[in-house]
Amino acid sequence: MKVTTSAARIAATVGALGLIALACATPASAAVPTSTTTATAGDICLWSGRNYTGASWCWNPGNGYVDVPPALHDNVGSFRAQANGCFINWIHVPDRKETRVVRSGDYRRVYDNDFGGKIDAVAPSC
Ligand SMILES: [Ca+2]
Repeated sequence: MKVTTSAARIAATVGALGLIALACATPASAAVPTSTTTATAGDICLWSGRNYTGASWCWNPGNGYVDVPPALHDNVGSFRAQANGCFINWIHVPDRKETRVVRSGDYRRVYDNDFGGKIDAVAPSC
């Protein structure tokens, strides 16, 4: 009898935690950088660390041209794209830039040894 009561209590607790987790997950905005950010359809997400770790930030084509946040400036260790876009490295604003076309479906687990070490901004097209 006591076991049943404990089991029921645990089940109720787990259910409540599940609801809390769901409630917390639902309003999470792509605009808020977190280390648990996951790329959702239509976004390009950048991480400071390799293998999608560290500081992260997601960009959406609807945002237009955006300078990447300071934590990711010249410091993108990995990325996942579920939208088309363009990575930009400014050589001289506003007339000289280096760009990389990004296609939906592109990803790099290690990007800091490549253009990730130079990224200044993301835009809908190059
Ligand atoms: Ca740069």
